[in-house]
Amino acid sequence: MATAVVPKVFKNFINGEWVESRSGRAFENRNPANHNELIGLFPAGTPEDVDLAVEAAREALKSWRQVPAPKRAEILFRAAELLVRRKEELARDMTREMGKILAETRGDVQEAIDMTYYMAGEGRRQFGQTTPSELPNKFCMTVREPVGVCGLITPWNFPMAIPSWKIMPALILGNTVVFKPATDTPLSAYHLVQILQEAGVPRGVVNLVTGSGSQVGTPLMTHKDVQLISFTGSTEVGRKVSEACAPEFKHCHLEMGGKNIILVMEDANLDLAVDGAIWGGFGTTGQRCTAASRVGVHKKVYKEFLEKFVERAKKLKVGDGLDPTTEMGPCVNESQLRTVMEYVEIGKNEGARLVAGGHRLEHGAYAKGWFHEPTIFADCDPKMRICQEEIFGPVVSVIPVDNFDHAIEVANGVPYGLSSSIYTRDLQKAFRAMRALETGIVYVNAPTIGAETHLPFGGIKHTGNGHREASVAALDFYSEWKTIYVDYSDRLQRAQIDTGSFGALKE
Ligand code: UN1
Repeated sequence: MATAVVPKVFKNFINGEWVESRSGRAFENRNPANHNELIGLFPAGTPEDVDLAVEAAREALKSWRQVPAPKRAEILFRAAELLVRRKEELARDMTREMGKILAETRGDVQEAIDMTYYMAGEGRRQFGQTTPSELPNKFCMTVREPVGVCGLITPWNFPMAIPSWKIMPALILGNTVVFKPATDTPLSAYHLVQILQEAGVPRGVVNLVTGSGSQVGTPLMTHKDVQLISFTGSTEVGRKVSEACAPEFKHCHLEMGGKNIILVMEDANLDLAVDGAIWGGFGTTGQRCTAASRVGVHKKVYKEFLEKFVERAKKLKVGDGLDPTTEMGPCVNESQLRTVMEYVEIGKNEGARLVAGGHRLEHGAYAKGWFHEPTIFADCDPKMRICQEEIFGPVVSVIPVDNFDHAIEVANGVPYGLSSSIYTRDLQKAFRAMRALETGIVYVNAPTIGAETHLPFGGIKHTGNGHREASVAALDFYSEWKTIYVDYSDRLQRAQIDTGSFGALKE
């Protein structure tokens, strides 16, 4: 068992200083694998802390936006190097505060490293367009401008990767940041901000305020001096964020729920599909917005797939993510575990057949953590709540499908549209699925998780609101295009009027 760790008192980061919250209060951060272990005390932020952070970010914007982008990039390159150097320690702390296994927290830090290097590279690639004008002696071009102060609200399931998806593009484009991390993972947020400070980010450019949604999140998203909000979390909260941003027309990016599916066709490599369903469904304890919480299986291979899938799920080793032999960690907190348990009851009451797991693990080594068995429901009707609603836990619903068209109909028959996958060896089916699946991300012969940082990330329907994170796509959200016309003719030239049309020239 982990030994007791002396609790550490952490601070907010405002205007280049580590400061206490105006509330003078703190909240606890505990290890979900062993809730006796207090990881630290973090400031319970208030609207006043948010005001101070926004004011610092507003002030810092004046000079930060003038720093040449390749110079801003140098700071990001340094931050990436520090992340590389400290990867192991950062991964261990992340496992302690949110539970996922070390291999995955290393992956989370790696995703932040990749994103930081990628966006640092964008410091020398902020290309616009140049084009001839329709008028003589006139020149046209476009340049990217920062949007302003960015409020970044992030979830606990990717405590370093997701903040990096937002902070790095914001910074390389000359914006300043107020960062509000999830209350379950403030330690990883602290590490990331501390690394940015060490890398040389000037005072006020990045500010960290920890605390609740009502005390920190809402004041941030309604603040008159914040121009942009990026939020990753539930669809329910996302709708509120969208409404809060509407009156002042803030740039608003939402990355919300998912109910992703793996489709297994009759010609699939079944062992490969089982590998994918295990990793997609139970990786991160099912707590990814990209998690494969549904599997649609062709009736011809249904029985065989289900047997193999259940056998593998039952063998998964659940435990403390710091133990290298653990394959699945705990749920992040008690309330998430309760949600999982509620959905197991819902599934049973709806008549789905429970074929693996279904119980909380609470004895022996599990007694002090929020553990749940990997759980599979079979013979599900696609309209059941367990097939429609995001559970965010280790529960997978298996749905029999009659044929390809039925599989696509089931896949698309949910309110969400983040990620989907098809296992098939038939090229025609694969390409038809790529076109027909209504999701922002489609995988062929791979599970629904595992997006890479240089490609756009995001979803459609109730998953997103039309923006994408990561890749060059992120640059469009964190910048405004400015279109510039330079007239060096030394006379008044009137667009559309002095040019006329081809027909007019002939007259
Ligand atoms: C999330 O689940 O919120 O594609 C993000 C993936 C990861 C990111 C997931 N790279 O699964």
